[in-house]
Amino acid sequence: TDNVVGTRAQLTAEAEEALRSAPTTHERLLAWVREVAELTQPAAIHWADGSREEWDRLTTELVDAGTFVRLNEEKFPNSFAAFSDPEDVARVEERTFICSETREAAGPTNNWMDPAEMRGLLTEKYRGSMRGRTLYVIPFVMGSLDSHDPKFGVELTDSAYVVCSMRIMATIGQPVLDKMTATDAFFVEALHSLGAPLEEGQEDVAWPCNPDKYIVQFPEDRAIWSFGSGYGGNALLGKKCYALRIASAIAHDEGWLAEHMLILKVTDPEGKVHYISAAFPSACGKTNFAMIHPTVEGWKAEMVGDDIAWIRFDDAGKPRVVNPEAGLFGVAPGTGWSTNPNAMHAVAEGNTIFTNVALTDDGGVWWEGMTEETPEHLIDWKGQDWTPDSGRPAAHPNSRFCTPIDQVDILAPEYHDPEGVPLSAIVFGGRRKTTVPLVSQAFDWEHGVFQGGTLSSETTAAAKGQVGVVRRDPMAMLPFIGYNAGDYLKHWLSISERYGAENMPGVFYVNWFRRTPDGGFAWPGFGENSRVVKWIVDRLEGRAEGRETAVGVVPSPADLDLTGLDAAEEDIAAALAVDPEEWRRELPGIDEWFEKIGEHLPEEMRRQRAALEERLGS
Ligand code: SAT
Ligand code: MN
Repeated sequence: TDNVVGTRAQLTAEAEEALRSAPTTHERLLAWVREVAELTQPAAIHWADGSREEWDRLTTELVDAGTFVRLNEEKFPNSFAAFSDPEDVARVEERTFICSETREAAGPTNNWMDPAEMRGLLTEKYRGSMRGRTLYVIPFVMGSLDSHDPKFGVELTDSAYVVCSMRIMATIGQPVLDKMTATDAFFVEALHSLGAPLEEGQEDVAWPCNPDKYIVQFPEDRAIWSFGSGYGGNALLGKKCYALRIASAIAHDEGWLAEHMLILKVTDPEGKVHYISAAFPSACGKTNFAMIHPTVEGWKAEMVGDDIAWIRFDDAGKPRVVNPEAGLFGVAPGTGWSTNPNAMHAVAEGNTIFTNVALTDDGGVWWEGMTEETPEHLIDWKGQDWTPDSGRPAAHPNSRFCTPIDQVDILAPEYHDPEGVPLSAIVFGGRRKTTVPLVSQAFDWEHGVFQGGTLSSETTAAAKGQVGVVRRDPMAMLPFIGYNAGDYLKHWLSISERYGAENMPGVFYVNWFRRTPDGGFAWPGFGENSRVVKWIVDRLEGRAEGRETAVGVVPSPADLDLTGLDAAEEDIAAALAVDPEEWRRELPGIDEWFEKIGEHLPEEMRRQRAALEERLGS
């Protein structure tokens, strides 16, 4: 396709040789790798096999390049700390585009540009962008390679940090490529370049990137083009770009749901198991909730996933959910030995990449909230000396640990089931200081879609921009819906028509973050959230009470198991309160949101909004 590449440039002898001796005969893949190499002009091409030898070689190279610091082998075996460019620390939503054929298909919540125009613009940016670097070919699969319908992708990147991180976050390498080749499988093209070519004799920097960033999805082509950033969801393209944005478009066409949800396995004292998935915006405690340590007697929790859930429906119309990822990319600050010991154990096992945390003097890592005591001295995420009175955080608020999921002690064995686990309930949650009660149960599926579709949350450090502003974040998917947000809500509503209302999971809405008048948290959170989980499961089992309020069924304090809870009665009451006055003040925000969605907003959402207003009275 000469119109994309323009003038063809010669490959280096090394790159030619890597193509000649490629470990695959997949024609489309070979043609695409050649096309990208001719455009980006890498010095070499490397086919990632996913082996431990490859990891050892790349991590050593990254240490030599100054990108990685090898951590104390005794404390954190086979683990590394990376420090990004201070301008490349989070997802860049204003630089993220859904380039569907029409602007309307991308909808009012996504940035859009004509796909041909975008391809033209980015082709010029990619031209020569890998000069002096290696082009890595990473075959990967989201979900199990043994699934009946494995979802393949291939990421082409000039970042070894990305290769190492993708090895943790997904199943990558030769076994994936072999299956793709044998079945001549379709794969999602995921092109990534740091946009930092190295000219002859030019010295490299520890974190190459480009200030001009583009995170682009082409939903109809199922393709991803990312340019300029080396961090997280901008660069590990299997994660948000594929498993949410592209997968949501695939799911829309195929009749399932690709969602920003953790998956929790809960076992009640009688041994009955429920699987619950929960949607929260980035950096609202999904990883901590996924690894909850229940404080309520006799209840057990295990983790299936911490960020992404693919919900499909079996022949009987019953929902089954898989976690398509193989690792955790968790927010470090606030994750500690007292708040999330399961995560701490997982990272302490090693094989972990930390990014933008602080370094301790004995070759370990630290971040705010990791330990009760603050170290006397650290090297902060910007490489500066740090002491407790430095007056700035030691770790970046969006610093992360990237760790293999099978190092989580409480990983449910069913995580490995290629077809997933049955889904009992969906929980939506946001970060709200006011208004939204600790938990409510939706009256039915449609009301649940309304709750999720009008979900609101204060913004966090997971994306660039102002922190603490309330915004509507439908199903916690605002930055991740790969098409029109109105059509997305329509799709959610259609699921019940398609598979039967009786098959729909229960829907609940939680808020761990409500404040009391004196500004403190009304609810203690963390392990105590298991009391809410217990109420949810008991509701599903028909053995818990609740009162019908305007916003759903809400427990009274007496309906919650509060045995042994160290919290003031008035705080619990404040956490559970439904104040019609406060909720009436929500309505203009909902109206504004509906106006923003515009023409594609399903009529049912307006009906739900009217019904809410009526229940609120005046
Ligand atoms: O950077 S990521 O998009 O992978 C993490 C997040 O924002 O949830
Ligand atoms: Mn996330």
